[in-house]
Amino acid sequence: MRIAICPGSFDPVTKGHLDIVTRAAALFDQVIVLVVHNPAKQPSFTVDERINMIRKVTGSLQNIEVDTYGGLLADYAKLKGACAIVKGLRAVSDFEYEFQMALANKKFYPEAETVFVPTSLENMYLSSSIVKQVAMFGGDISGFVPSVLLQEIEQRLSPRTY
Ligand code: COD
Repeated sequence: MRIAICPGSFDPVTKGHLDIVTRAAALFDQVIVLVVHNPAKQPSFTVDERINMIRKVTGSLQNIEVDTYGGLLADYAKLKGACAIVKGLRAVSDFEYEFQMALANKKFYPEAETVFVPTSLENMYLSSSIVKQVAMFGGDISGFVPSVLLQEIEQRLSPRTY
């Protein structure tokens, strides 16, 4: 069985994430969407909330599993015997960071290849940070997040007074 991992912060889940996960599910036998910690980011949603969001939007995909891990991504990949780590690429700016990550992960677990999936044109500018910023200033995020998550995300990121 060819297992791939789609790791990320998913804070919150966006249409960009869902696109990459859906496309990964078409390429591999099993895809584990993994909520992992990015030390450079301060999350707004708990790990459980993020797991539930991913479950809600991937419910129709048979070969998706959702999990979380507190350690190195490469260690988790090894634990599961994964053959691939799937990452989305939006722009050249993503590439440098992701390329570094890919080499480091390969060093720790050479059996897995990092597979880069180019963003879909309509999601090119989309990130969790953009969603958070737009929502916090009262903007419309309905085009950015799966509709089933809209209310939950809007409620949590309601406009604040600065
Ligand atoms: N279009 C396409 N792809 C997208 C889009 C979009 N609009 N938005 C996001 N993506 C992709 C990202 O490129 C990424 O591949 C994935 O979706 C998840 O994105 P984020 O922003 O939710 O997640 P990140 O970038 O914060 O995830 C970083 C990790 C948490 C994976 C990383 O920090 C990690 O591996 N942490 C665990 C510790 C570890 O092993 N570190 C590596 C040491 S070498």
